[in-house]
Amino acid sequence: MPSDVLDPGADTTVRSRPSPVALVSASVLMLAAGAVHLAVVPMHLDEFVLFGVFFVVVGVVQAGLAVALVTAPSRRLFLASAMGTTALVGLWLITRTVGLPVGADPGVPEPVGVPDIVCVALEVVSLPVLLVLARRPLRARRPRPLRTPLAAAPVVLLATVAACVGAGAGLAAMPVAFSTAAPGAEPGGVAVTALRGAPGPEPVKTFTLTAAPGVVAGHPVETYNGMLPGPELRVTQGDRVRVTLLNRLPVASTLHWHGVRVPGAEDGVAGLTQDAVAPGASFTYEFVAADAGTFWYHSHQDTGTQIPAGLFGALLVEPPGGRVDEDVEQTVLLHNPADGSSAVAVNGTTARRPRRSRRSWCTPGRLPKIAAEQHARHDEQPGP
Ligand SMILES: [Cu+2]
Repeated sequence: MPSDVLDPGADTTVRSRPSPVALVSASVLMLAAGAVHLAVVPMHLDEFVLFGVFFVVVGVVQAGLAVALVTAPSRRLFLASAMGTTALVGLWLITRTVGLPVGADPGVPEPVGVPDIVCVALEVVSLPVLLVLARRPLRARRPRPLRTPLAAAPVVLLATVAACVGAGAGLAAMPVAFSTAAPGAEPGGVAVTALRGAPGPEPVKTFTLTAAPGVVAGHPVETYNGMLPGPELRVTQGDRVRVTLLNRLPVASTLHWHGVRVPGAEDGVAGLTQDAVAPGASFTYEFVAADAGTFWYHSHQDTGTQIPAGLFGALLVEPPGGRVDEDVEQTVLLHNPADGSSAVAVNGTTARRPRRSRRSWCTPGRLPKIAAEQHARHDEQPGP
């Protein structure tokens, strides 16, 4: 009989065995973490196939360990589970701080999301339980068919709730939001997607914005028409603005007109006013520019990723009669680039540029100072 086998099975009533409450707790925590890992498999298969395969393996191994912990407990198993769990937590820390050297974005830290926070929390909580199981001397115990389930119930309940939250967030369609807009209206109501503007005689200004991946200063970015920020859209108050978004990104996207009064269905909020525009698809937005001013447009799909990655630009609505004469007029877009640095990019670059005039080129009326990351933070839809 190997020395680390704890249950010799010689006595059916009083056995030397680890705490059943600790065993059940470690097992359900492991099972819950495995469930969350399996829930994020489809998302990771889309992103990078090897990551998806890795999560399948991790989820299956954790589920197997959860079963083995209660059916064949041994010190060796407790220690192996604790070491594996520590390695997973360490790997997660690396992916969220310096990034992995492989994957869709090598060397870029991944965003922190609900599924991974839940999963790591489950693993961190399971560690001391596994270590206590590995260290605590065995005691003779009688089976207690009522007391054990009652004592383990809080952990089982907590782990179940955590697994539902983590796996639910991982499986939720919102990060890709292809079909989360309401398919129809309440009886007697009007669907948001039907709230498009009426045709009219206004002069039409037409633009096409092609969203596509790009590289700026060695960093992977996302661009409109190959530019970061996207092209400046300049129209006159009262114009009918027609903008077609062509999505050449590997992920879904939309266009949102920040601060601009538009019909509901033109607002570009994925999952609320429209389905996100799938890769390879297009969507044409149309609205009458009712107010003069300096606005900006940006993706409103996975904003926490897509705005810092570069999907934004300026929309200038000039009053009828033209602009005021100025020596130099320049639209300046400031943003925190998604390269992990604390730099502030001016019109997409952190390189210094010469002043073009003795007078400031940042005229007050043309300074949409954009803290894009801050904006994104308030409505971001985190993913793992
Ligand atoms: Cu906005």
